[in-house]
Amino acid sequence: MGKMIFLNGSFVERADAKVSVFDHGLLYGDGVFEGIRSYNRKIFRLDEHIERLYESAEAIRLEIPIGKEKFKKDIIETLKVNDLDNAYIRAVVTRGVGDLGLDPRKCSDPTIFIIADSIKLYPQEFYEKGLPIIIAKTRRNHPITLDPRIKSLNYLNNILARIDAIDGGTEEALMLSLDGHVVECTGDNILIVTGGKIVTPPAHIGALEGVTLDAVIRLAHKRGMETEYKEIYPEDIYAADECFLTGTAAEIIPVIKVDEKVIGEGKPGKVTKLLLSDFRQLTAEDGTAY
Ligand code: PXG
Repeated sequence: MGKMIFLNGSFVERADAKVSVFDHGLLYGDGVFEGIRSYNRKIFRLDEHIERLYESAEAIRLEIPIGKEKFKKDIIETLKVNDLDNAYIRAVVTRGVGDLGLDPRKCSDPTIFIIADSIKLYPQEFYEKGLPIIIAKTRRNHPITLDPRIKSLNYLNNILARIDAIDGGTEEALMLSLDGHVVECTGDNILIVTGGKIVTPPAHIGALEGVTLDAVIRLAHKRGMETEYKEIYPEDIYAADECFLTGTAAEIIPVIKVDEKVIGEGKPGKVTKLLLSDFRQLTAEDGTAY
């Protein structure tokens, strides 16, 4: 499963899928990526992921040497070659091979690779009982330093927060902005249900513009629910009726505890469960077939 890797225009065996130690993606985290998922031979929100990949690349002034349509074709081909029905797809573009200096002009050819592998699902228990999370010591990068809307290969900030989660005995950690607002988790957006409304922090405070988040907000609108992008504090989560996370790998995961504070009734809420069921139906029906 997932044996052949797309690397710079051709398919190579997993064991041969290697990049140079001079690749600036490795030396400096100079590159961008996307995590995409396919369900039953349909790729969920492929166009949106490709748009975000090219926007991330543009934000770091990395010119992807192939067009969006070709990139989509290469992703589809990777799934077909590996004969995967349900897959996690990782698309990566780095600045390419350069010298030991930072200067991106020394890198002539971006490195492109696509990995399609069987998806490692979160334990079923998280969906049934909900997930306890902690507030990370590590704060989110401020948008004027490294804009977190760029899905770059610099994930150390999130990895440090993830280590905070592991130290705290949980699987996810909530990251706050420098001024203490709730932003998002290390690999998932966060939403609360409060006063009958769904509220999530706006991207400009340092959250990734999640593809899953956008799909879930659309599903909420279809259900006639009100949604709002609004700055919130941890206290707003403690007082919320429900809290949940969204992400490509997670889909929708209920949050039942933040540090020692129990959220709502301490079990997955009605709105969360309804949206998860709508989301699963959407992923089963919608997508780019291959
Ligand atoms: N916030 C951050 C910081 C992310 O990295 C999301 C939100 C959710 O966005 P999407 O578009 O997927 O709904 C992400 C993406 C992993 C893993 O292995 C997860 C992500 C990225 C890289 C790895 O869990 N999530």
